[in-house]
This record gives sequence, C-alpha cells and structure tokens, in this order.
Amino acid sequence: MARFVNIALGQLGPIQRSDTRAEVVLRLCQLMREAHALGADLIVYPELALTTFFPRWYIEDAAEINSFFETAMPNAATQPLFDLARQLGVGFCLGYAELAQENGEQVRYNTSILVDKQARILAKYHKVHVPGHTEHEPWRRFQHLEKRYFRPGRHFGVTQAFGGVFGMALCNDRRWAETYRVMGLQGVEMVLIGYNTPVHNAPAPQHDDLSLFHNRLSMQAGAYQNGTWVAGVAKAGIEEGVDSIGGSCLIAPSGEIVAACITKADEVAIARCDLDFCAIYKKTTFNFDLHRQPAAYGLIVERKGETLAADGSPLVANKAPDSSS
Ligand code: CDT
Repeated sequence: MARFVNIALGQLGPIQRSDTRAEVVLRLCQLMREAHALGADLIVYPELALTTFFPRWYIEDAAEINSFFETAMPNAATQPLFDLARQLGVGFCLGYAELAQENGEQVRYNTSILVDKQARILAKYHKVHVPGHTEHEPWRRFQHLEKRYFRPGRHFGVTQAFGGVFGMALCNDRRWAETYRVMGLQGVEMVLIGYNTPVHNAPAPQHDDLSLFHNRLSMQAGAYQNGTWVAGVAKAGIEEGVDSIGGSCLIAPSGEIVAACITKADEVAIARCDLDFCAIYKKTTFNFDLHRQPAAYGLIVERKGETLAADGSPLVANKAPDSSS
C-alpha cells in the first residue's frame, strides 16, 4: 500500500513581545484549520513558535527569562491547539522553549514535539546545535544568546509515525550534515525542522545576502544525501525590529522543492509526500550499507574542531606518490 502523507508548512509571521500566548495559539489554530481544509495530515510550525525570539536580548532576571518558557505541554495556553488537532484529526510539530526538571535541577531546552492526530505527544526533541554566544556582546546590532539560555540536546532520534519514520531538528541543526546522516542511518523518511533565522548575521555580515540560499542549500543537500523528505518552516518577518528570513519549503528526496511559502507572514503551503519515494535514493546512490566507508570517517566522531598534529602536519596525510614506483 502506498504511503502518502500530506505535510503542511505552518509558517508564522513575526511575534512581538507584547503578543500573548493566547493570541499566538489562535494564529496556530487558524493555520491548522487552513491546513485541514487543504487535506493536511500534519502541520509543521516554526522553532520557538509561542513567543518572540527572545535570545536577541540579554536578560539577567531568571523570572523574566522563564516567562518565555513552558513548564508543561500541553498547558492552559496551548490546550486549544491540542483540542483542535484532535477534533480535526491533524497532527502537528511545534517548537517552544521548555523549562524541564532533571534530577531536581531546572534545565532550559529549545524543544520540538511531534503530536499525532489524536493529539498525543509521540516524541520530543531537544535542539543539539545551539548557536550564538553566552555573554552580552554590545557591538552586535542585536544579540543571539541561545548558548546562554539553552542546554544542547544529546541525540537525534527518530519515531515511527504517520506511516513512516519521522525525525526532528531545529534551525541551526539544518546546517550540519551530521544532523541528517545520524537520522539517515536510522532510516528517516521525513525530517521536520522549524527555524528563526535573522537576515543579518553579526559575525559574518557578508553572508546576509546569501541567507535564503544557505537555507535551501543545507536542507536540499540533507534531503538528497539521505534519501529523505525535509520540511523547513520559518518564523519570518520583522520581529522587534529584527528581520528574519522566510523561505519555508518542503523538499523531496530528490533534493527538489515541491512546495514553498511566498510571504513573510502567517501562511500555509502543502504537498502530498510519497514516503516510498525515499527508497529509490536509499537503495541506489545512497545505499549506505553498500557504499559508506565508516573506517575512513573516524575523525568525525573523534574530533570536535579542525585539528593539526603538534608539529602542524595533517592528522591523516595523503602520501606523496612513491618516486621509485
Ligand atoms: N535559531 C537559530 O538557530 N538561528 C541561527 C542563526 C544564526 S547563528 C547566530 C541559524 O542557524 O539560522
């Protein structure tokens, strides 16, 4: 039996600091209604979809920081979204800031959840690649303090859901080949990614004009090289004076874009995704079992950064041809 899943991109326009959770949840519900009318099985929302992107501010007061976090999911503010999901029979993937309790300690994560058509939370993911900086850097036009506010997650898991193998990642994760490959090695067929990407990248302003190109480049490569669908969904537009890219898109295992948003506002785009279309890539060009050479990839897990030997020579040198042969 063919395995089709209708995936909706639930792009959000900006959320200002004064916007309440209730107002945002109303917008999420409206997007879900539109997605349902278009035949969606699942709607994917952005990273940190319940509030403004607060890591742009240096905040010292713990209570103020915690005001952007959820201590339970669902909670009073998000319950209407879960109720609507159950009523319409539409699953969703939602990003939010999570204040967790671990061994009696409070831990802050950048989290996403996968929720099924009965509104049950099937899986939770903690963002692994937490970008930005830890301390206040006044030279920047705005801060990117994710490293201050979030502890990194520790793994990329996958979940059997919606008739296939689903994975999640968040924003900066999409730029890293390892994100997709670790899920690819677990047979992932659909990777759901929410993001908030400011157009301006303070340490590398030369990249500003390339931000939409890099968005597509990363996700299209991840899809193709692992024979998986990828759904990338933005929170877009000018939030508290900071412009973020849109560019939400749905990518086939061929690397081709099959649906995309065209605004920087609340918008739904949808496509029918054939999960069996992954196999033509997973069984041929990217047949991992047949073609991967893990013995040659040791440095990837042994080392974090670029390293040379103490004498400056490469760790793995390509030998010069033997002059006698
Ligand atoms: N949210 C997030 O991860 N944003 C980053 C911005 C650049 S890093 C300062 C991203 O990779 O899109």
